[in-house]
Amino acid sequence: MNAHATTVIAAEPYPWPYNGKLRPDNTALIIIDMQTDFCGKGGYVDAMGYDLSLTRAPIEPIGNLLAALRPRGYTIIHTREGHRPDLADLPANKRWRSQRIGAGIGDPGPCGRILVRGEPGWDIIEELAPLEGEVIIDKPGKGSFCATDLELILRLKGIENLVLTGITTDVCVHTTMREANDRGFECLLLEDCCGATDHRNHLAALEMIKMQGGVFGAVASSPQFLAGLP
Ligand code: C5J
Repeated sequence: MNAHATTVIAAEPYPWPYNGKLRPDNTALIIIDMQTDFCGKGGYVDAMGYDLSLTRAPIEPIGNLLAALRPRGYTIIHTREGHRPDLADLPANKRWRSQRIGAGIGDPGPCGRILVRGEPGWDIIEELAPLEGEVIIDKPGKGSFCATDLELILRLKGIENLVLTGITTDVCVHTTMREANDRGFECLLLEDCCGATDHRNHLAALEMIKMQGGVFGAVASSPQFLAGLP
């Protein structure tokens, strides 16, 4: 590839990335929290009573994205939200709030202890299982940078651009995008590859990215992204 060639994706509110430098060696796909606890029967989101079709909607588009990006050599990163079995990394207020709505983090459920590392519900769903060599980030919080080695890994790999997917749009995906943006990463969120427990929040989260000229980056669909790939 010509090192000086520019490539951009048709995105809103600007063609992404801002500098036209989109290459497999400087761009990572990050797939956030596609775990049974967030989109599977008997998991955390199901226990809270939300409509699972909303958090399952991105499964197929993310699968298509993986099929296109893996052979092209893009860095693939998966995250999992979860806590140590002894719950030493679970803030008391996070536990209390989850118990209030009948889905206590750390409590037993149909998929094992809710959001606890090593339990069946905490694992990434089979359809999007990581391949050998792909990075997996275990995070105790909503953002993928808080209390993890994600930033170190991205810097060592020379990653400048992040393509964000996963669930939920308004919580873990948005928090991660904001954290990444503040660290100077150029971010693109793929709208059909994300989902929220309330569709209005999904739509609002997309709007928040696009305001102020793209305050956190840009938004595109996965077909737009795939059509623009070098
Ligand atoms: C939430 C997440 N919603 N992965 N986690 O608690 O967005």
